[in-house]
Amino acid sequence: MADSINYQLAKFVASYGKVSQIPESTCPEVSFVGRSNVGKSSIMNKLFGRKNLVKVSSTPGKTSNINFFEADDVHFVDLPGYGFARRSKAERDRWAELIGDFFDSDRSFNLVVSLVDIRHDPSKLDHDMIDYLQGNEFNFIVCLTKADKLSRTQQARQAAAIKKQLNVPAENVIITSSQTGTGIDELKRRIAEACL
Ligand SMILES: Nc1nc2c(ncn2[C@@H]2O[C@H](COP(=O)(O)OP(=O)(O)OP(=O)(O)O)[C@@H](O)[C@H]2O)c(=O)[nH]1
Ligand SMILES: [Mg+2]
Repeated sequence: MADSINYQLAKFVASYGKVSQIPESTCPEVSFVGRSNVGKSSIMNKLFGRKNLVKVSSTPGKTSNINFFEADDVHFVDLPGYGFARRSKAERDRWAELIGDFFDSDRSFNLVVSLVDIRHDPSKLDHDMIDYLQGNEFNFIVCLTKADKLSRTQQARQAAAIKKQLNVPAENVIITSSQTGTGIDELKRRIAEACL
């Protein structure tokens, strides 16, 4: 680990269905949260420069465990998504317990990357998640995803509206696209800043 993280060394570590199964933190950790289908797995693959190290699926709600990846002595945590409409109450309860336990646990929360689709106003669950991170003083940034689906003008307009709605500092919001790579260098810079 020097002044930047070598993402080419990324590998899968393990998958956990319960927070109590996760070993203690042994290195800096970056976790990814957001609505189901928002692009968590895709942005991680983009960081790693890999097509499908983190499973991406066209069926939302696929990631139901907490999945750990590692690159250059930094852990990257893919958390299950929220807000998938066709989920049962039992599945929603399981999500809430898993995420609640995870952020309640005593870990190295160097950076939380909270993803929000740039095309839509943040949902109630996005607000709840970001209010929670803000209220509990987590070091977090918001990545607005799928920017390639909007024009530059629309991106700027949506970014301004979302920043205002979420009430987060402007410098904590990054416009990203896993398709074109927009914002990925900036995200890497923030990760390095938080972890090295
Ligand atoms: N155009 C575009 N599509 C994207 C982008 N990021 C993700 N997608 C697509 O959005 C869908 C969901 O992406 P995932 O990365 O699997 O989303 P996720 O947040 O991991 O979803 P869950 O694991 O179900 O919570 C896939 O079809 C991706 O190809 C992006 O930047 N641009
Ligand atoms: Mg996923």
